[in-house]
Amino acid sequence: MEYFTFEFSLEVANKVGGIYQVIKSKAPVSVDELGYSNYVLFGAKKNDRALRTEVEQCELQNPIMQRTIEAMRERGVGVTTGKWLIESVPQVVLFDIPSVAGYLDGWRREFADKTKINGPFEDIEYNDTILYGFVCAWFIGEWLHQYKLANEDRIPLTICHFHEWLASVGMIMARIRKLNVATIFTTHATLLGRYLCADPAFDFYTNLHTVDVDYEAGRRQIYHRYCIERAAASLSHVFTAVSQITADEAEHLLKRKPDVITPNGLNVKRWSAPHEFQSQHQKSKEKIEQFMQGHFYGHLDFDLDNTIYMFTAGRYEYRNKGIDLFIEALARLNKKLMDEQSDVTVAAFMIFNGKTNSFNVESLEGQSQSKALIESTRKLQERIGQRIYKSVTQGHIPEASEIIGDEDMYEIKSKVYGAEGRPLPPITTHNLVNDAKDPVLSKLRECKLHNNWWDRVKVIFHPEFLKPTNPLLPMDYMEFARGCHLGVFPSYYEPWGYTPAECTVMGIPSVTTNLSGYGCWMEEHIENAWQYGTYVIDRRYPAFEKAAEDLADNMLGFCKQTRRQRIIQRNRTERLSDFLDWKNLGRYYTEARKLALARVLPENIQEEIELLHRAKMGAFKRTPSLANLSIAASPFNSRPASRLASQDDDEDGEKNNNEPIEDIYDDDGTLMFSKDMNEVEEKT
Ligand code: G6P
Ligand code: 1S3
Repeated sequence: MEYFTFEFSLEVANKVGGIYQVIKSKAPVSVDELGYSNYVLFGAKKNDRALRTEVEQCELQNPIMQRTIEAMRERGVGVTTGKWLIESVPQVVLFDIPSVAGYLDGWRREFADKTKINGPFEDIEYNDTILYGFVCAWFIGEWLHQYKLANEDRIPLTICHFHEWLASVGMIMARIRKLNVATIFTTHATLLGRYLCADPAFDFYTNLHTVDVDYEAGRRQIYHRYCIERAAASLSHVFTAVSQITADEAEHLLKRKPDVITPNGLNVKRWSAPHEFQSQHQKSKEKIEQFMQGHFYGHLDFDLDNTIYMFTAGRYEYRNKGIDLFIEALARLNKKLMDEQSDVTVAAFMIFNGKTNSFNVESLEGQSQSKALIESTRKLQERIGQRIYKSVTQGHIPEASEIIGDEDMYEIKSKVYGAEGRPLPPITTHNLVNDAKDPVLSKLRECKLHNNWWDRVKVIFHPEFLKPTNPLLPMDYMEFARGCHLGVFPSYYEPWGYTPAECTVMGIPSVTTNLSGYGCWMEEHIENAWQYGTYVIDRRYPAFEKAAEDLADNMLGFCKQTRRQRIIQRNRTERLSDFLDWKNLGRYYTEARKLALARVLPENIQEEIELLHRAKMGAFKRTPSLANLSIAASPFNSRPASRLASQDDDEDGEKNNNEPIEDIYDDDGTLMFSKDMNEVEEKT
């Protein structure tokens, strides 16, 4: 027996936010499990240029699916089919939304009649949601029709999986039209949760249980959108959330408890040499150091070899992503390091996509002066080398003045004088459209983080995503993160949080919070997570001030580690990669699909489905599970990971009874011995 899985999201072949990462990184395990021709991703076509870079156009492998597309094209729907150019090259169908714009009035009316949800005409996002949703429902209906035509009226077993409210109208319409498919709706964040958390006047986590959802959504003028999200959650056969924290939120805000938690994984890449990631860290760090030499040109009175690179990044949501807390904690860390007369310097980067005009002149100038200096020193070296060579070949020991001539000294002096009087290194690399009101700049100024010579914490706000063509910091995001020492993501609202997870698989320690899905997941499954490079800050109960102090203390503790300890911690951090791999976490999606089929199928077929799934779940067993990921000094505690993980334990006859970590610390708290250490010392 075979079944078909269709996944719907506006982030298919279209990079917007975290869902793109979910779908893209999950594709290899999905294709592997569901079969290439039976698995298709549905999105919206963005523009021709984006399309060319993301998709190779071709027909779908399944002839009935292709026939379905042709039937829609015959009725004027613009549809692109092809292969998404990512690992496993999954099949994609992208609808051209403007091609169905003529249907807008009719579809809006039909949606309002059937659901009583009616958004304002001027809400473009709402209109696009309706158009995309109706065209998806059209496809589903046409697919069932074409399949029946070709298969003597048999109905194909089909699962339609929708991500986020923006893609969910297709599901609502499929249910209203009683289309014979099993539906899943996954929430990656709730609309209302995101809005309420961003409001400093609203104490979200205290009031979650008593929120007057209709009133709050209405007050924020998102009632129509909220209603779509709530309808999608209620109508889906299976409702899933990316974390327990989002499941709790959904229960109160969307009034349905998710059936399955589907945590986000990553497509983990392994280096051929096990400790290669350590040398990659060093290489990337050297590039960051080059940037520092330019940015702090004339003010480089600190030791780059004794500098700790920290960073935060993500969607530019000042409060939700905890940027406010990060800056506050940096100010406190600055004071603590100064009080202790520490010789460590912290360089803290903030990478967000803000509204900018251009790079600022000081940043560009610093980089070009630094490059000019490198070039002059190279020439000086050459000249001096030639003089020494000549002198030695003539059997003559040269005087210093014969090696360094007057013209060389002039050049050296000109560089020194040229660097004098440079203004303080800028706290931002770009000119922001609204410099005076930008929340990051305002907070940096309020906290007096100005990159003065006495500051032990230097700050660099880079309000644009990184790319290798960037003239200041020519690196992509992952390469940059790899070169840093610590990622800091103290989010207040974070359904999952890919940024710390991405750090982990690169072996870079990170800070997250117990208000992020990822932070809670790690805390639940890993004892002493900090030893494995995940610091979870408590933001649920403590006031902002207390959380800032805790974060500052954690960062201070991190700064006190020796290089050797950092290397050991990176090794341990990287060992968690398999745990975050979709090859391990994909099982929760399988569970959701199984449940969806069970809810729509008659009992006699269910047994067959059960057998099919058992075979499919078997695929995940090949990869390290929570129970046996670590052989020695396992980081995993004895709590079952979930219903699924505990089932695994039963089947294997194994228990999650890992030994405590056998580490030995000296009186100063320095790690002297760990089971990992021999390995560490031998290989780094
Ligand atoms: C990696 C490299 C080492 C380097 C170290 C720097 O482990 O393999 O050669 O010394 O990184 O570590 P740090 O934490 O100081 O950046
Ligand atoms: C959401 O993206 P965000 O950064 O707006 O979805 C992501 C993928 O599930 C999730 O990791 C993140 O926490 C959510 O907030």
